[in-house]
Amino acid sequence: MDGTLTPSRREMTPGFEEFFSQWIKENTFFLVSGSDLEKIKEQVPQYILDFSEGVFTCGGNQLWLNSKLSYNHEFKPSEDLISFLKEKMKNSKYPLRAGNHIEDRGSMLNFSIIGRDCSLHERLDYFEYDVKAQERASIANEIIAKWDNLDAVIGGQISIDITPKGMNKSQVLSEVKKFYSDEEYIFIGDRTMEGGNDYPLAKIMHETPHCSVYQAGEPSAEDGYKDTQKILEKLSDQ
Ligand code: M1P
Repeated sequence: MDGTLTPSRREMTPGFEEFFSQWIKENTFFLVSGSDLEKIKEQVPQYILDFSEGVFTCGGNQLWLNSKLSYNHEFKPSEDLISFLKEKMKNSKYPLRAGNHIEDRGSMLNFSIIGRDCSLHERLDYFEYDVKAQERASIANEIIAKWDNLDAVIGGQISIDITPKGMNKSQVLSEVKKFYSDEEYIFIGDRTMEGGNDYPLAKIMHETPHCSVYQAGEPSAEDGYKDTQKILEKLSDQ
């Protein structure tokens, strides 16, 4: 947790943790997330992170090996991008502003209208609103149209990830191949479809031999882990 009494994001469920804590002992894996390490730690127990070969954060722009930063692709957002986002915050019809709206992660800018300091309940309310209003998709499209050197994607429930163009999860495959050059590679994500933040990696894997991609549930679904478990169980049976 980040020091608050109300967690703003869900932790791994005990049932999935029980399954996954066994799976990690028999398989080689990396974790890939749009989030930074601090947020991943709120959701994934440290011993699971320690079991992984490495943790790619900020959409593949950072790699953590044994809890040490191995690389960081720096991104310095421009003043006009920040002004644009502030303007969006001012004009959004969504009524709540919880605080921490523009988060500079060094290699990615994360933007949220409701703000990262919202409670879990407020987060789910905004997610429900956004599914209907498509507010984040519209802001992301505006950013891509306005800046041809930037990418903007939806990774989770309340925010948008902004990076330099092409600096997305597709970087992960070549990085993993530096450690394991001749293997079968499997990727499971919840946004592998076009427009999703997993799509760049899914696409490059679809085009590469010995790679498979699996979509786990609906994007950011609360029970997406159940699909992940089913996929991993099926793969173990093969
Ligand atoms: O890992 C997926 C996403 O998780 C968070 O998204 P949200 O807070 O919107 O649910 C963010 O850390 C985001 O950067 C990340 O892509």
